[in-house]
Amino acid sequence: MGCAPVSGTRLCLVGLPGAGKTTFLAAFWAAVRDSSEVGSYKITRWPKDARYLQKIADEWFEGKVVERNPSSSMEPIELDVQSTAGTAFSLRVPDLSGEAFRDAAADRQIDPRVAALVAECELVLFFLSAATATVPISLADLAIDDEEEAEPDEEVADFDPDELETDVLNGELLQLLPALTPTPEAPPPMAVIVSAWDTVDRVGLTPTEWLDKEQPMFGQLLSEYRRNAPVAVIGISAQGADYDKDPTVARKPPAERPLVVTDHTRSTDITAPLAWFDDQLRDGHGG
Ligand SMILES: Nc1nc2c(ncn2[C@@H]2O[C@H](COP(=O)(O)OP(=O)(O)O)[C@@H](O)[C@H]2O)c(=O)[nH]1
Ligand SMILES: [Mg+2]
Repeated sequence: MGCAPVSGTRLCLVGLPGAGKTTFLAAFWAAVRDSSEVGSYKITRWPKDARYLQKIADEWFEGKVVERNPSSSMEPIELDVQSTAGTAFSLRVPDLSGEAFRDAAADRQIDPRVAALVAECELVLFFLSAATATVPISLADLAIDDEEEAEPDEEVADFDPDELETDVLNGELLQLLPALTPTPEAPPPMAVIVSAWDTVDRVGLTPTEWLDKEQPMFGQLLSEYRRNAPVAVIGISAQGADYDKDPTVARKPPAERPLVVTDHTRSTDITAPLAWFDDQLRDGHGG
């Protein structure tokens, strides 16, 4: 677009397959291309190839589930974003690699290309989905309620990463991250995005409360991470709803569609995690 590349604070999206990364990016892109500004942010450098972003934003706009990108695509999406307050971010989305993160979590072996991207990042957006969150059966049994009886024959085989519970996998992934950075003792600030928040909003818990209750191991490990770096937990429905339950959501303008819930606020501003990072940078953390 003719803009000089801005070297902003590097921000990386991580999360298992199905964690909601692509949908978030689609909603963000749809909002920003619609009005050139979303929240108080604007794009200062377009990615080299915006076709993929345009495609997922089109799908999102029409109220369709965004298409999975093949795990073979390692090319990270990079775009620069600047806030009206002046902070520049360089978003890097290794949006390939839910699978790479899952393999990393299951085997503690991380693809070197993914490791390199994570190593460079100064801020982390860690995605996990409220819609598909699971805990080990033994823990689930303790908190059983009438509607959700555990099926005894749903007992899982231990070594298939597809079958491991998200609480365990996300816990492993969270524990791996600091070691990939140059300063494991001071890892990057992290915003945990609980995606598909529409599926649990009704329950009435804050995102932090939800995490502690529904993903207890992860919640515990997150409090350990928090000792060394600033952490926020944000519930985001990038779709605004489950399309099957509420297809009318696609009639809303892009900037009004998402649901974004922090422990204290509710809005439709999908840039809330960036605003939080802005605050951290101003407070002198993470860079
Ligand atoms: N109900 C609901 N489902 C969502 C939302 N965001 C994503 N999903 C669903 O979660 C699944 C995985 O999302 P995706 O963005 O592809 O995850 P990724 O693998 O991390 O990129 C898809 O079936 C989406 O439709 C949301 O805001 N609400
Ligand atoms: Mg994806």
